[in-house]
Amino acid sequence: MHIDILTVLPELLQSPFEHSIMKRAQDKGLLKVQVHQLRKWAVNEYGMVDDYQYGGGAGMVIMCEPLAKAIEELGKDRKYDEIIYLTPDGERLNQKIANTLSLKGNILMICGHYKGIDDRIREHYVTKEISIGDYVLSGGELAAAVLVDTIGRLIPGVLNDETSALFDSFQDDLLAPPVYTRPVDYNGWKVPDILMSGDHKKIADWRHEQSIQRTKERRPDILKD
Ligand code: 6GU
Repeated sequence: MHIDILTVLPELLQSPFEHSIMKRAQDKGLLKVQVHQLRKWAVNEYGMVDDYQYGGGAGMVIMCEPLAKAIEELGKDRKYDEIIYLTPDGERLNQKIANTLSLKGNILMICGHYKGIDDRIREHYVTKEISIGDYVLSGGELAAAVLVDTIGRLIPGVLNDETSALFDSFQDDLLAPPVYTRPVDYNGWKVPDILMSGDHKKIADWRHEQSIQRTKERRPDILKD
C-alpha cells in the first residue's frame, strides 16, 4: 500500500511511522508513507496556500489551486483508490472502516487546517471524509497519523502470529480480555488460576467470557445481542 499525505505541517508527521509495527510494515515493503508539503504547490513565491473566506468571518481556508495541483501531480504517478480528507465532520473512524481501507492500494490523505479546505475540493476530488472522534484537533495531521497506524497494521502480512489483529479489541465487536505476565504472584496479586491450567479450550472459553463481560461493563453500545 502506498499512502501520500498532503499537509502544511509535514514536521508533525516526520517520525510516527518509523517505529514498531509501522516501521516493520515499511521495511517489509508492504507499506510506503510519503509526506508532502502542500506549500510546494503554493500560489505565489511566499508559499501562500490559504486565504480569507468568502462571506466574511474569522479563520483562513486552504485554497483550491494548491490542493488541485498537488492532487493532479501526485495522481500522475499513481491512481488513487481513495482520496481521504481528515475532518471533524467526516464519518467517525471505526475498525470496520479500517479493515476496508487496509485492502486498498493507493491512498491520498489531505490534512485540513484553520477553517478547513475550499469545499470544491471536497466535492470534486475527495472520495471519503474521516473523523477520528467527537472532539476538535488543531489540524488533520494527528488524525492522519492515527488513520495510517490503524490501517497499516491491518495490511495482510504486516502482523505475525504474535501481534495478530485477530484478538484485538473491536475485531469481533468485543473488547479484548485481560492479560498477565510473570510473576504469577506480585505482592499477593495473583494471576487467574485458569491461565496456568494448560487447558487451551478452557482458556479460550474463559477469555471469550471475559471479553463479553468487559464489553457489557464498558461498552454496552457495541454489544450485539
Ligand atoms: Cl480528522 N481533524 C480535526 N481537525 N479534528 C478532528 C478530527 C480530524 N477528528 C476528530 N477531531
